[in-house]
Amino acid sequence: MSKLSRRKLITTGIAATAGASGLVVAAKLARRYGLVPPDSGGIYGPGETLTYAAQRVLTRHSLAREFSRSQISAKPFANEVAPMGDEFERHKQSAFTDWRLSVDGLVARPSSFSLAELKSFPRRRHITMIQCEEGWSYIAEWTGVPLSHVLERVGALPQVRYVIYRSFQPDWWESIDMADALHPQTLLTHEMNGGELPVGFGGPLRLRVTRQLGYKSLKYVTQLTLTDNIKQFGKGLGSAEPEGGYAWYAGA
Ligand SMILES: Nc1nc2c(c(=O)[nH]1)N[C@H]1C(S)=C(S)[C@@H](COP(=O)(O)O)O[C@H]1N2
Ligand SMILES: [Mo]
Repeated sequence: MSKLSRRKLITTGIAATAGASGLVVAAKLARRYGLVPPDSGGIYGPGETLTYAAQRVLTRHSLAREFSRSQISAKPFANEVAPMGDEFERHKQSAFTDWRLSVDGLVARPSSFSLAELKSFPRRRHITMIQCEEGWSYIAEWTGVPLSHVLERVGALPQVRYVIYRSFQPDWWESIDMADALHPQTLLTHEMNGGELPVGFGGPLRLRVTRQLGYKSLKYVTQLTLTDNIKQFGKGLGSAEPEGGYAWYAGA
């Protein structure tokens, strides 16, 4: 079967089963194509599976909307974060010269990068909107190294299915699938609106994931782990958010 007709078949299949008899059949189809999100259990599970599978089949390569410079929000809203503690203060005082991003898991070359190294890598920028699940949003310009570049540099192995990313704040961790990890707008961001990325907005390093809600854009990123088995991390739901009742896949 050609790639296109196969895709059409999956799309129509998932869409057609979404109705009446729906969710169970859709879930079966999603399983066959490996489109089951880590938090597919529980009451909302079948719905999560349907959302994720349909999004992945229909919009795998789509870009989040980009805005013009004149649309950048004059007063972007930095969400409150828990106090960062002494160790972070020391990092801040030394202008984050000792900040490292470590990369481990299914990689040919486990690595650790300083901010200066990350800044020396190719950069991309985009002006996009970030939206919180609580209802507010803002538009800003984000500059950073594409995550795909870092994954290539460390030699991501072909069986990798998820990239787990961790924050300096131990309670905050997230993961994305390869469609988002390799997506051209997914940046390890170190600049915002043309200046250093402020601490309030996740500086020195934030992973911007443009096609999902704000909580997937983790602040203070310190570690990437590449895996083919997301179930072995935390409670097996893919990130901290579903442990608190939010969706792992948070398409915006
Ligand atoms: N490490 C860390 N990352 C985080 C958060 C946080 O508290 N700590 N909040 C998340 C949530 S819920 C949202 S909506 C966005 C808020 O981004 P902003 O502060 O730039 O508005 O950051 C996300 N990333
Ligand atoms: Mo949020």
